Amino acid sequence: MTAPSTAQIALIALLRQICGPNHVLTHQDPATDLSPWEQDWRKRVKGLALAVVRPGNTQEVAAVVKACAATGTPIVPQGGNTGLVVGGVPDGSGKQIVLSMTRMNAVRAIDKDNLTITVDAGCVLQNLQTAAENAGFLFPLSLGAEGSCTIGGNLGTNAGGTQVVRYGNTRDLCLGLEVVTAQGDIWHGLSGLRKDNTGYDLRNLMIGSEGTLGIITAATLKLYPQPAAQLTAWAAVPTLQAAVQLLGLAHQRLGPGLTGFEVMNQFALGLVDKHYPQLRVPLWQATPWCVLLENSDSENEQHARSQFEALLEAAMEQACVTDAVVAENLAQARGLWHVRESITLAQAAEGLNIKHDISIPVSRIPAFVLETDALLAREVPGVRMVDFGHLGDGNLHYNVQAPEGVDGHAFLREFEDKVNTLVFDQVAKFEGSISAEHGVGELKVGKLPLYKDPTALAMMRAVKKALDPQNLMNPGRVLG
Ligand code: FAD
Ligand code: 2HG
Ligand code: ZN
Repeated sequence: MTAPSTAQIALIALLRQICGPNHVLTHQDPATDLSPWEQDWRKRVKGLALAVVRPGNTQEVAAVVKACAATGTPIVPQGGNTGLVVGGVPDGSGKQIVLSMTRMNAVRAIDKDNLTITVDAGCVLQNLQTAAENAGFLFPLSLGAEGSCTIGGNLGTNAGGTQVVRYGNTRDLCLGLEVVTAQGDIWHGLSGLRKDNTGYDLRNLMIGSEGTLGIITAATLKLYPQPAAQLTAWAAVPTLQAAVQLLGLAHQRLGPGLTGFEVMNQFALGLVDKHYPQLRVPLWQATPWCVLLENSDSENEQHARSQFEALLEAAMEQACVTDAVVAENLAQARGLWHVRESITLAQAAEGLNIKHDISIPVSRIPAFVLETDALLAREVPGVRMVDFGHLGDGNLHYNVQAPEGVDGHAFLREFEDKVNTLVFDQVAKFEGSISAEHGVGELKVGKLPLYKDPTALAMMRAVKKALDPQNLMNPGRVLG
């Protein structure tokens, strides 16, 4: 590690004046470990930060950005650091600062009549859900990392999660943003308006930009009424095609009550069973696929239950479900969701892996999986497929685990690019997207130009150049 230059030392002193001495951490501070901010969640990359800067309010963020702009210092915004595509950690140069947003975690306001909540960007998603619930509302964004991810990171990646089939992605839940631009100016866009046609949609430009266009410091988000009842079912299905058939039936019979539709293959559930033996994984041993369904009802639990029972009966008559359980109570429902949400951790416990967060039109997913599984088995014998995801949204986590007994590092070194090319070529053939909900980050930056429409890419580059001409906002991510 090289010692900081005189200019860098002066910058760090200025950042300490702005944020307070305790909120700028460097490798030169005795007994300070920066690895929680430098290491990505999947342990794919360990960067080296010039400093970790933890501003306490929007004015401090603006002042930090101005100081960095004046010295040409790149900034990597970071929330909970749960991103899966290496987007929120610094590179290895030692020249970038990590702008950690977690001190900015306040709920600023709730407007019950307007059905909106305004929060700081560093607010942890679970705390935001709880604040909404305490006010008698639902904030429906829900994902496995909700205990540590932040709403700023959710907006930065346009996260999806398990309720998209009913409520949409993070983008669909956001009405207004406050943003610090690459020049250090503050855009006061915290509007709670549901209609505003006054020009370009800057809010939606920022959402999903993964910190490459500016820093989101706060957001105004939609609230929904809490459902009167929420029921969860777990069904064994014989094929992915049967799961798609069940999805069609669920749409028909539950209408807007269908709030979750997740699919999981046997190997994925087997990993949960292996690494979390204390969890009870239902039905998995006797079926290649399981489906987790959620019915949120605006009337009452009895109504939701009879709807579910009728749906599952019809599905069994049509042979698209072979067995099913409906959770008897909230604890059982939570248990089923916990199994589903444990797949990512179980896969990590099994070893390094190659993730593909892809979307394909729902109708074509079964053919995609059949064909791509066969190609992979031919090209990389022994690979183990961890297939699961948000089938209701056409979003599959088509993840590839090294063959049994093969070291993950060695497998990635030899096969990662080959496997990615094979899978992404298939995604293109089936008219899908190579990133459904996790973003591009650094991991997919080399692949984007191969699969994204060239005109769209040129427009993205023009936007980046116009808003961040010095290329200081999370450089090397999304656009390389
Ligand atoms: P970080 O990881 O800190 O950052 C992610 C990106 O956003 C980076 O590019 C960063 O620079 C940028 N960013 C962060 N904060 C800001 C800000 N304030 N302004 C501008 N840019 C910012 N994703 C899904 O979509 N659906 C899932 O179901 C899902 N499940 C997950 C389950 C697990 C167990 C894990 C570990 C991750 C999961 N993720 C999922 C991935 C991840 O994208 C989300 O956890 C979340 O959106 C990231 O939020 P974060 O605060 O951790 O962001
Ligand atoms: C999920 O749906 C997340 O659980 C993580 O998006 C997916 O681990 C993955 O590949
Ligand atoms: Zn997901």
